[in-house]
Amino acid sequence: MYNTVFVLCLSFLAVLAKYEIYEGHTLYNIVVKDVEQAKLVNGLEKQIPIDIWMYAMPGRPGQVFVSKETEQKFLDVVENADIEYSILTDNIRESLELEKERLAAAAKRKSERSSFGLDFDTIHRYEVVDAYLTELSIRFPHFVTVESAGNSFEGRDIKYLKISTTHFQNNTKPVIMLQSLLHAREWITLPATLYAIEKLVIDITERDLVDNIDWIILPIANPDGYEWSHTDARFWRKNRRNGLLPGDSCVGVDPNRNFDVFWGNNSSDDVCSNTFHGTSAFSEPETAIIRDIILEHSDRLEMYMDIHSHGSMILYGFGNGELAPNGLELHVVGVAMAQAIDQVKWVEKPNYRVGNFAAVLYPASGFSSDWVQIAGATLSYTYELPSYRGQSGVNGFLVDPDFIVQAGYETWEGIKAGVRQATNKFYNRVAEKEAILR
Ligand code: 0X9
Ligand code: ZN
Repeated sequence: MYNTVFVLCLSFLAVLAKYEIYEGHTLYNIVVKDVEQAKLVNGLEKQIPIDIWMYAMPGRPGQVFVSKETEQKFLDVVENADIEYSILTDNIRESLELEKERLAAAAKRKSERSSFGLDFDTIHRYEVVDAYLTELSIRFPHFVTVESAGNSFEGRDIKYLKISTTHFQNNTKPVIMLQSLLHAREWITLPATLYAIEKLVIDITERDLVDNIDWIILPIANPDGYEWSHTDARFWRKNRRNGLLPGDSCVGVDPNRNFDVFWGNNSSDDVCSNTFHGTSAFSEPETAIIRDIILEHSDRLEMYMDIHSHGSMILYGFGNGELAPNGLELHVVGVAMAQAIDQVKWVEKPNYRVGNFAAVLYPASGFSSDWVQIAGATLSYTYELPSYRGQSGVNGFLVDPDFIVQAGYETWEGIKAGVRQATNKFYNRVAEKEAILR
């Protein structure tokens, strides 16, 4: 009895702490007039510990989350440069509590599934997803395999699925990789990979996608950060690397600045920054794991999609503004994916924007999709899924349960459009090669 009370008290305190760390934080809306202003405000993340939720661009406002301690410094810069700003919320706690309540209510309400699988009423935790991947491989051994790719910094097993009717033995098929949750707080990206798994394994409606492609699906690329965002800090972005500097209280490397592509050119070397690039390229187990998966399949890797949030965008490399040799093709396929999503999206949502990362968002270095572009995938993209306010108060990373299944469904429409083009291209190339040999 006393034990139960003790545990209840502890969990109550944990919930309090989880929200208290954001006490006094303010989310600002930033409107920039020109590229100079954008550079100034976006570049600030390398100098002071602000958390940019959305990079500002002329014509598109940015969002910056600022703690009480940093607020004055931040406002001084913004005001001196005559940059327009307003407060989106200074009561993030209310939005956090609303998210928690609505997700909990949706989880309770959930109808029993008629078939095996994870439901799309809620955001599933690491352990649930981990067990699910294993269960899928047991139930569907003829075409689903689960692989343990290695351990995260804190020792969590990073699992991915291989879906293949020929067990990855037929070298004339393209390999396509999908990944989510490289950034911990981007919860809405998990239903996108879970939906793809659902449509490729449990509820198959388009057989060609299963027969003609070897799939690699990695739903939780950064499990330590992801769990931390559930238990301790909802807006955690990085992994949970610690002990880099003796006595340093700052934790975490941004995995999406840690890939070996222009590494360190345009990211932070401050361990306390949200875009800290780590001590060297691939210093983190989570990024080295992705590298090794890619290298194993680079000879027939046709497409890679790293799913992030938020902002309704499909982005391609490179982060410094240079284009890959197939830049035009990257754009054309990107537009096809965006149009497929736009056709089924909710009307109140913005259309997807497609383009080079530096042109659409802001230049930076060390991205996974940039590295994979160089390492072999002809078509490598970063998706930024939409944010959805619903009744959760603030647009950004907070999830409204009403949007979960829609996020899965509409993103799948985009992925399919891209994958079909990628697969056609791949098979045309194979046919051309055969014709030359004949
Ligand atoms: O900044 C990032 O890491 C990504 N945005 S996020 O808000 N999810 O953090 C964008 C990465 C884009 N990368 C490429 N297009 N290469
Ligand atoms: Zn991200």
